[in-house]
Amino acid sequence: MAGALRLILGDQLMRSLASLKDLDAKNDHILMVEVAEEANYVKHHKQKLVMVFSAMRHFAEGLKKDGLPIHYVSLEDPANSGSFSGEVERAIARFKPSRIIVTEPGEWRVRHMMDAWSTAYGVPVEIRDDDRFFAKREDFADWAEGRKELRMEFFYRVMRKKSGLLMQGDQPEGGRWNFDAENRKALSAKERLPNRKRYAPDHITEEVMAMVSRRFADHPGRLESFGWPVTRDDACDALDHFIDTCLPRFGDVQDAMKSGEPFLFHALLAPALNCGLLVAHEVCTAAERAYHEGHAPLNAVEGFIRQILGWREYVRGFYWLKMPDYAQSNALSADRPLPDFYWTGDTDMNCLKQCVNDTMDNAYAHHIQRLMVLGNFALLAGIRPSELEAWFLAVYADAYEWVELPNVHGMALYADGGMLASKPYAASGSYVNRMSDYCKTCRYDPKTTQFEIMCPMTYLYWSFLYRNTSVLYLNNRLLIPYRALDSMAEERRSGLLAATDRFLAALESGGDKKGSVARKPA
Ligand code: FAD
Ligand code: DLZ
Ligand code: SF4
Repeated sequence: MAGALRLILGDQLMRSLASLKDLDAKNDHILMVEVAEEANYVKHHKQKLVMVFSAMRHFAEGLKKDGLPIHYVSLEDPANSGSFSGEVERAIARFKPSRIIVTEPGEWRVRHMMDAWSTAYGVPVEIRDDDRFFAKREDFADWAEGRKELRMEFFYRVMRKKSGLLMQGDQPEGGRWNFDAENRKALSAKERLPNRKRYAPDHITEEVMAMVSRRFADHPGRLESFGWPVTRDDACDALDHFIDTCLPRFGDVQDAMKSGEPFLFHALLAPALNCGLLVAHEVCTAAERAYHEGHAPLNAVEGFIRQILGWREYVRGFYWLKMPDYAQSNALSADRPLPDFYWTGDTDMNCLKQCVNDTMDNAYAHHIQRLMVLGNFALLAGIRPSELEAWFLAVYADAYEWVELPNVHGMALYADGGMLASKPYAASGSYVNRMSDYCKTCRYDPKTTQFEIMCPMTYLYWSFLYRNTSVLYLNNRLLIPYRALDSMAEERRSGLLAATDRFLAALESGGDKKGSVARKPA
């Protein structure tokens, strides 16, 4: 009897996956494929490639050990066609399945591809809901229906009630939905940082590392410090480690940044969550348990759960509701190319240098580095959204379009004109100076009024507001900065605009990729 062909993608590595639920081990075939198309549609960071391929190989090995009918196509198989569609076509020819079963992919691009398979190959294709999330796509669409604004905070409250997480009956634990006001502290120099657990490569990972070094030498990033979990066991261990050693301080200093300390108290769980080694529900309940056991305070636990139950669910619902048109908007007409230093870290702006270097070392930067340094600079400098989006999608081990795009296009760049965020997350050098130690060793000065050595983030910030007056002036949440701009002496305003012009011209000319226009004496 012809069974089903069950395709499992590289970010669906979970035994309880919808498309594995009613597996007929005697007649079905599970298909997993490493394909060049997925590795190259953006040039993924080497660590991301190792993470995905190694996790796929470990997952397939587990299926095989349990006697399940896994058919695994490696990237080095000479017959490999290089694409999902090509591999499905080859598997149909070989196994002659009665139908194809898949779990809905995370990216619209792949969903679009799958929608064509039934007609192209003459085999029925069943696309099942991805039930690894708290909310179905329809739940989000129902919530969004008829609303003028789709704000995460209100969706989050619905999700708290629905999930019962941190609830006392129908009231939020501690009497408030959100404890963020307590989570914006700078890091004191005396703060003891936890030693973060990393996972040494085993023989499978080492083999993948050699393959990636060989085949993807021109991809960004360094492999030396690879330490991501690539098995379910290690991912569960990483979750325990986070809850035990980091969660209690996660909230207080969630927004802080420190040179040479890329991880601080962050979870480092997004790569495992997004490829299926962990599910959101177990991560949130582990955090909630830590609160009830008195191990972690409410501001930390609520803040952490909000990131997953709130933001992560919200951006997924938002992505599917708005795609495919969403990626096309460019509300602030940003049209500058992405500077080379996003790849090299070769810039005199120390905050950017640090964040790019952390990214290239680890395929990771934490949220505030992504939003308030890497995103903020691109927003202020008017970098073309599509170029920054391709960069973010390539360089992070946790990046898949469903989560990357709303965060970059909507949150960091305001390219959707405020569909996702109520105001642009624009900040001057003062913010970076308050939340990090980056400015201490920077050639620029975040406090000075002298244009020659002034922090570029500062003059870019004021010029950004000035340049986008027609779009942003009436935004209530920008009342204070626009008031300050309105009352600024003309001489100072024109000085800031001129400094911006000089900086951007230097950046664009290519003569000085560093953007080193004005600098403090060395
Ligand atoms: P923590 O800071 O410890 O947070 C805990 C968990 O909350 C994360 O593991 C993640 O699952 C979830 N989370 C937190 N913030 C968000 C958010 N805004 N959206 C969705 N989930 C969130 N996250 C990705 O998973 N993939 C991306 O490609 C991605 N791109 C981003 C791009 C930009 C410009 C910004 C501002 C944020 C982006 N994020 C992305 C969100 C967030 O920065 C990362 O989830 C987080 O840094 C991952 O590290 P962590 O596991 O240590 O998270
Ligand atoms: C990210 C990625 C990479 C690099 N390679 C593969 C692959 O070879 N095979 C696979 O099944 N999945 C891969 N992935 C994850 C996919 O890109 C992801 O499943 C789609 O983007 C849909 O979310
Ligand atoms: Fe960044 Fe400005 Fe601080 Fe330098 S002075 S690290 S450019 S914010």
